[in-house]
Amino acid sequence: MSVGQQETATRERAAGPPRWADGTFRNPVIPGMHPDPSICRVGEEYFLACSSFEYFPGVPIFRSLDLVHWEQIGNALDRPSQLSLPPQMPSSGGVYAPTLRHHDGRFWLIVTNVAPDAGTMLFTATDAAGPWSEPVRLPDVAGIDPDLAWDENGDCWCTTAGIHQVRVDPHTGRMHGPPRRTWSGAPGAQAPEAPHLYRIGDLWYLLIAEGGTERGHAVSIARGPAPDGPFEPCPANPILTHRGTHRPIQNTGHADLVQAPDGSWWMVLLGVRPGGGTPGWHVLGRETYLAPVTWVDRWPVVGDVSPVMPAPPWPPRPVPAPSVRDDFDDAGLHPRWVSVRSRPADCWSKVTRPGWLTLHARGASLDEPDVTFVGRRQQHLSCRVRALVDPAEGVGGLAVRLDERHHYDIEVGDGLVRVVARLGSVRPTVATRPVPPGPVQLRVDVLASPPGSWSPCEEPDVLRLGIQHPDGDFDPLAELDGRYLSTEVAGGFTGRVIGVYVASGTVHVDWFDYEPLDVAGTILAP
Ligand code: 6LW
Repeated sequence: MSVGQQETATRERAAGPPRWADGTFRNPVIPGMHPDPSICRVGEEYFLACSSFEYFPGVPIFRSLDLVHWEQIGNALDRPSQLSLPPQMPSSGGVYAPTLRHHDGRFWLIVTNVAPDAGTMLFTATDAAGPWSEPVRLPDVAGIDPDLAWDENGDCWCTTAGIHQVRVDPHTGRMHGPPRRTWSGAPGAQAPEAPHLYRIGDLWYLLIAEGGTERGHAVSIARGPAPDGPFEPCPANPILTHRGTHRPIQNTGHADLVQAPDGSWWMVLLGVRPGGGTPGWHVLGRETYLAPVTWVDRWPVVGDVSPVMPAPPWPPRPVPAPSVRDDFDDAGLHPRWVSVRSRPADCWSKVTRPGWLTLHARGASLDEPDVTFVGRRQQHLSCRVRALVDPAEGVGGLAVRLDERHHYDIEVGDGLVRVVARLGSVRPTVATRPVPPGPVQLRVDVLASPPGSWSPCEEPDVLRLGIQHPDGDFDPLAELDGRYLSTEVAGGFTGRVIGVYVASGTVHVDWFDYEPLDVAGTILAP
């Protein structure tokens, strides 16, 4: 088979059959760092938004026709005038917990940007793919996780973590009166947050998360006669939690509800997949899961949240399979590509060397808040990433990033390939290898520890960083323990992002491949 035929075969394999040919679907429905999902439906289409923290562009927007297959159609905040993330803003700062709604013929998106001089901001769009408006600021609305709901009088209620509530003018951002504390979940439970308020029938429901976004995470609900209560807690609270269980999906919480056209109800929520020994390390960040909801005594009952789920009672409506290769031949960048804090127009180009992505250095490494980095979320527990990097005018390479203090890099320049591991306050160069001038294929294999091989200190995965030779041989320079690029080690709210960067001068990247693998290292459908 020629290289071209091999690539076509790989793409065909990647497309795969509709995912519930066997009557099941796989959770998470949006893998990788896609936390705090908020969902709404317009006719037959569902739309979903997630948090994006220090990454730019911010707030990925997805579309689905069946709740299971999701396609990223854009990022709501894709201009500096909408999203400013200054270098002094720490990682895991930035954009938290959107609420996405459709009301009065428009999409409404409200978020908190926790960067200095930012705060609560509201955006609107007629098309969820964009363009989204300039921000309307709500300077007096304090607290993260803002929700928007409209009552039958057209009044707009903004509910935030705490749980606090105030009526607002969504066009000007002004509050009507002071915020008041409303139902705040189980007495003594930490972090009542992630509120969403819904009118369902003649009752108002207040859905919240509590227990914190770690292993104690839970979803609870209350109901009342009016948007501001008084609220009566559900006797079965929490209506969802995996705390204290051996379930493979943990930290379940931060949920939102949606009704399908057939009248059935569904919940989207965040969860994580810890791997390795104890205490368990999750490396992909918090991901988006789907669960069915039924109603008993007018209270929602959440179905099982498992990796393999019974399919919804409608046919699958798959979306185009993401391509394995981004060959940087078209103008612009696919919305899945993100940069750290900003992506100034003068730090990247697709026209300097047509068919290549050209990156110009700012910060001198991934330790710097303003590094020139273009990456995508790691979405599979095991995967293989390769990039063809030409260092003719600088030094740069391929990196797996958790934050500034936790990343593994393989870079090429000055006749050397080197592997650098940034682990908190230490930064060893783990391996070096001379290479002849010219483009080099850099490769990272992420291999999850096989299920069933558990021992108390086992790592969640290993990362092999090396050179892919043109004859097809992989030359691994280093094998590193993945736990150091996990949320349990690094802290914060994010997960891994894998991409290309430049540390000095200018580098060019011809293509970037991302291939999901199974535990045996075989290429899978994405
Ligand atoms: C978010 C909070 C949470 O604001 O984590 O899981 C915070 N829930 O509701 C950041 O994603």
